[in-house]
Amino acid sequence: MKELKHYMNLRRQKLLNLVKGNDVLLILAPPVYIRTADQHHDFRQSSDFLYLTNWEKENSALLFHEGKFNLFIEKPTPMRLLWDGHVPDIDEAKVITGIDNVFYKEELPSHLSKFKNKNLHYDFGKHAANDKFVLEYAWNSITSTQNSVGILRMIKDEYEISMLKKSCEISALGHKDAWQKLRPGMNESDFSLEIEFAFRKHGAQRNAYGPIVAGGKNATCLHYSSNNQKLNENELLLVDAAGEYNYYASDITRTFPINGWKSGGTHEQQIIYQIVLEAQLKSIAIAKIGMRPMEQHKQTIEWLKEGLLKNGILKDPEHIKKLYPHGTGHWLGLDVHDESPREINGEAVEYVPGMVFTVEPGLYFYAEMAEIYPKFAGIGIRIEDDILITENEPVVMTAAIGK
Ligand SMILES: [Mn+2]
Repeated sequence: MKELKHYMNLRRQKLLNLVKGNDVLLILAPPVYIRTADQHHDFRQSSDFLYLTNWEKENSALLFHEGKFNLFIEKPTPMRLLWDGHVPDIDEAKVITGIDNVFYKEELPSHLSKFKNKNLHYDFGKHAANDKFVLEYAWNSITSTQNSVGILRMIKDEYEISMLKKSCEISALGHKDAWQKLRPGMNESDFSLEIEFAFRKHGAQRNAYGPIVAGGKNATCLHYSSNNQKLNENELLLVDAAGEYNYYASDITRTFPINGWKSGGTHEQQIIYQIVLEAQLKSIAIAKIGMRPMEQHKQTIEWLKEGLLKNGILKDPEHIKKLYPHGTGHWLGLDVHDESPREINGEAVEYVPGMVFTVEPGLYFYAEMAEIYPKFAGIGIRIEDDILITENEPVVMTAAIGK
């Protein structure tokens, strides 16, 4: 593997074919959000920005026009240096990013006001303050960066694959450590602390997303985030959590009985677990060159349905839509839900080597379904791994945590 700069250069070259002619691409760092008084929420650079520059700093912008990249950064003032420490200047920014045209951010408006009726590629709708700034200029149209940077980010280069493998590995090891510490009577928050500590210990810099630590029926809430209830014997624990490594995400879900499969796990929990596991294994096995994510999803729904029918559980085939109310997977990369398209020019994207995504079927017997299936009331099971498409078999990058 070569240095990151080598790959960033290639990415920037490839962008020439996706941001054509007179079009303009503008990537703004997210605003720094105030939490209270002089305290701020944690800043994380936009992934598109990182992908093209490796520039981590706030108050910055990347402008691409007619084959030229221009980077705009914050001026290091004595005040800033006093309170926040080192802020790289223009010369340092050139070295970090490999971009020769670097300016201080005060100069960005004069660059933008030169453009009249151009097509702009910009990630609209994320940050109101940035949108407002962008709309002060006269654009002909605004297109999502999903159709340019997003298309590039869909196929990972050698550097990204090595980062993603590492991210998946440390998250899987973190799961392994934390699950060994699980005891009935613990609180969801105790487990959350254990697993977050384990991710960091193995090398993650932060969480890839807010952890879901859901005991018992909390697991039937798809994005449960309270993580503050007691973990009871004879219930299941669903944990959807992973760390971020050098800005690369991973995404893992495991569901196990709180007192382990050997001693715990009711008959009903075991049946549903096996159905989800079988569907997940089959779904991973068909993730090969040429497969379309939507086709994979449809087949996964069928396998879950078949499993429920085979065990005499499903009372109405239509119920599968409610028992499995989410997609089978999503792109994974710098973001946990990487914003690459699923369709390009109306054509569904097919898997090719270098694509990375999750496979995460589940079954959830929440209140409405629990009334129809009382024996399974409160069971929520999801199993999620991260997959790399290769020339041969799909690679499960999160295999270090069993299932
Ligand atoms: Mn996921």
